[in-house]
Amino acid sequence: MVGDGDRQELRAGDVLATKRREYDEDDVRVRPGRSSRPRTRTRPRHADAVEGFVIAVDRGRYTCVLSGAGPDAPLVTAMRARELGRKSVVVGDRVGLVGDTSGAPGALARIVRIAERTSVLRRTADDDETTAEGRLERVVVANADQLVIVSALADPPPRTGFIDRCLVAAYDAGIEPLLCLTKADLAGPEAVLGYYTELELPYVLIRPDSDLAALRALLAGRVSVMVGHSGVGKSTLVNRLVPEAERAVGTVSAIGRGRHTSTSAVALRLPAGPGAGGDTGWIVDTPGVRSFGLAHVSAESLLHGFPDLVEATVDCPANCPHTADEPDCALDAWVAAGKADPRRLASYRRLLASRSGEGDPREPERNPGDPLAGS
Ligand SMILES: Nc1nc2c(ncn2[C@@H]2O[C@H](COP(=O)(O)OP(=O)(O)O)[C@@H](O)[C@H]2O)c(=O)[nH]1
Ligand SMILES: [Mg+2]
Repeated sequence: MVGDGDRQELRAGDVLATKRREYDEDDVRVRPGRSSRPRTRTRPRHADAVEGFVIAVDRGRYTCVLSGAGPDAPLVTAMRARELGRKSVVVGDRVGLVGDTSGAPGALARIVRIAERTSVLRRTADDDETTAEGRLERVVVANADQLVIVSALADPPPRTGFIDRCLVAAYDAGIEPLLCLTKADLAGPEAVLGYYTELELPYVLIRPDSDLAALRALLAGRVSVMVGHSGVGKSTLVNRLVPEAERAVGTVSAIGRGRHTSTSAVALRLPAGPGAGGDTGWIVDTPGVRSFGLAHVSAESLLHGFPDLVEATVDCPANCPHTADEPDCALDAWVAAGKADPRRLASYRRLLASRSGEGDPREPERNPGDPLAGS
């Protein structure tokens, strides 16, 4: 599909996958059924609770939609019930609500239960230390099915180190990644796609005039989280997907300091369209999230973002740290033998180093081969 000769035939908006190895059972990721009700271990009280989905969190107030409610149903504002203890509630959580769930002005419901999460995305530790919620809770979004990694092809130039970090976070969380390459009118995708040749990575190309049908089809019926650096065109894209969202374009969101609302994730309901069934899907915008934290991810799990390297490690000594100063690490020989791109190994080791606190966590996650112009 993406043979070297037909790159120029890529049509903006088409969904494609970077080429590489064969599928095996490990590639199959089973998504939990969307219809299954939240499971709770015991349900001694609140048998009358109704199910809701948390779409926004702001200063102790949770905006929820009731399960099955259409786009015109009123939103329910809720607070956490004391009995939840220290458990946090985040965007994407499926919760049990009691009290006034009418959504009438001034009505306040109570969240009494949080359903077991199918996935959890955490932000980096330095993203929001200014609020109590930020310091305590690093989970940004629960129950996401898909991570949409937005990268511009130019202005700002793509940073594969950032994309790699997002891929690791996605694979670690059991969330499917989708690479969304914007500003395809300004530059071609060849360099970025070349870097990911060995991965089975789905991607879409976006330009101002592109038809979004292929992207909409991938978003339909799922909870997708959008992440990307400032200026890559996230707000522009969200406004095209969800015109009512009216996200501010061209404004740099206050990043992580001071204004809690500007850093909160918010879930936006995708509009119904041809082919969209009952659940049209949700897109979660994460304006202040710089990147996803990997401190909790082991060196072995980090490799999940590098399926092109993982095979080599069977020849590593036990407990190999996979670092450059480990003489017996098999990754060096693997790359030397031409079995993987040396830039991929370098990127993996940069992520390893960033986890152990070496290097500046604010490094713009640029890999040596990335274009340097423009930022
Ligand atoms: N040439 C071009 N410019 C774009 C495209 N998408 C967005 N932009 C511009 O890029 C700038 C940043 O866009 P914005 O949506 O605010 O990015 P965000 O910071 O990721 O939300 C704005 O000036 C947009 O008009 C695109 O596909 N092509
Ligand atoms: Mg924006």
